Amino acid sequence: MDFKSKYFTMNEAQAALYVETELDYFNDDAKLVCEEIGDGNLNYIFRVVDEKSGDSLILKQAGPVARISDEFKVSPNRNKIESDILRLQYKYAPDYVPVVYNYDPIMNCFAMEDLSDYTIMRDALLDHRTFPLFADQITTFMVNTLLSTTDVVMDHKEKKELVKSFINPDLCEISEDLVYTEPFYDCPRNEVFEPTRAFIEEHIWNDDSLKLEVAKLKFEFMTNAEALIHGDLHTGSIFIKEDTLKVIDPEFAFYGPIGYDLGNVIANLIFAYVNGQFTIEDETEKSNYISYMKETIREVVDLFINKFDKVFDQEATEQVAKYDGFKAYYINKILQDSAAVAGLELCRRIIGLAQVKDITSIADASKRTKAERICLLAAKAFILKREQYKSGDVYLATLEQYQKEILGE
Ligand code: SR1
Ligand code: MG
Repeated sequence: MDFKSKYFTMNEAQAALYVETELDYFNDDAKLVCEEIGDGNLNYIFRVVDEKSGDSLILKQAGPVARISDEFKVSPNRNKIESDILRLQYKYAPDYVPVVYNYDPIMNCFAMEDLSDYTIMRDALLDHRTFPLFADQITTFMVNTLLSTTDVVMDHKEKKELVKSFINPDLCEISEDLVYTEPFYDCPRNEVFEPTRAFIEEHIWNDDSLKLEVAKLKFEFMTNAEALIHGDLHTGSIFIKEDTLKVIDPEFAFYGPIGYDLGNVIANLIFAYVNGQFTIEDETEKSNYISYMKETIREVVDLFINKFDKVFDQEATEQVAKYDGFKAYYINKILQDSAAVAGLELCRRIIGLAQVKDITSIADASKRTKAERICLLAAKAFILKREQYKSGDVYLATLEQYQKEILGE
């Protein structure tokens, strides 16, 4: 089989053969078995195991269209960006990024460390498992990968080279459409839960002041080349286990606003929180899980601010960034963007095409409607009053306010 001249999408047998003939990873006498394990929206993920030694790796191949819908024509060489950014993020946060072994520009695939002893964080949270170290680990990942690639820290010419290398038009277009545009009108591609439709019409689609703010935020996303961001940092992009985590799937990476990453983490923790509120029956289990989620939301925001502040002082190289007041201005802007993006992510995962199991798995329609309403009202506050969200407690106060309002407590 010729893997060297022409791209084609591989099946399991071909992926095993590819690993055997093209990669120098397993022993010569290896007996390879392969399973396609991908359940994401875009790519094919093959787990290849040597039955003799137990060694394994992951081979990730990009297809010519997205798995979620063939309406998205996404250039298969997008995983050059993904393997490049994984290598760069590994440099800045080695504990929290998988090792990449190779990248193949013909077959549009790359091999990386197998993380089968980890669980996708969204699935673990749907089982209401808790990870007390998460907030500390994810904030270290974000601060180290983001601040290091800004003009505050990085040499400006080096940064501009990275801006060029990480121009990512196809994947950015997906976010521009699915996050910033379609959820804010009655787009045919949306996946509205019918019992929530009238509420969405009233509170989202008919709110011109909200739509104007979303328009401003879309231009912020398209034009603010602040740092090399992950670009899709939800709980489905995090592999986790008790003592550590690995951030995966940075194929949406590009030079964009730092708040896009922090805002995505906050919103997806809020989804896990509302899932706990509306699905856990046992009162003690519920109370423990809800306390854990609240503490985690609070810590993610507060630790991010503290660590960003400290690393800024240690690492800033740009002369004018050291002027009195600049750091506070810079962090405040990031926090505003983060709140707004948290709001956008909450809206788009409820209204738009790409939904989250935290919400769709709430089987009771009345409970799901309530969960969606709480998220949408909080989302509006995060977007419209984004300058107020400067600590974890302010996020929690908003959540509690709308929870009371919707539950009539
Ligand atoms: C067409 S891709 C849909 C969504 O899946 C990815 O994980 C991103 O979140 C994207 O918006
Ligand atoms: Mg993904």
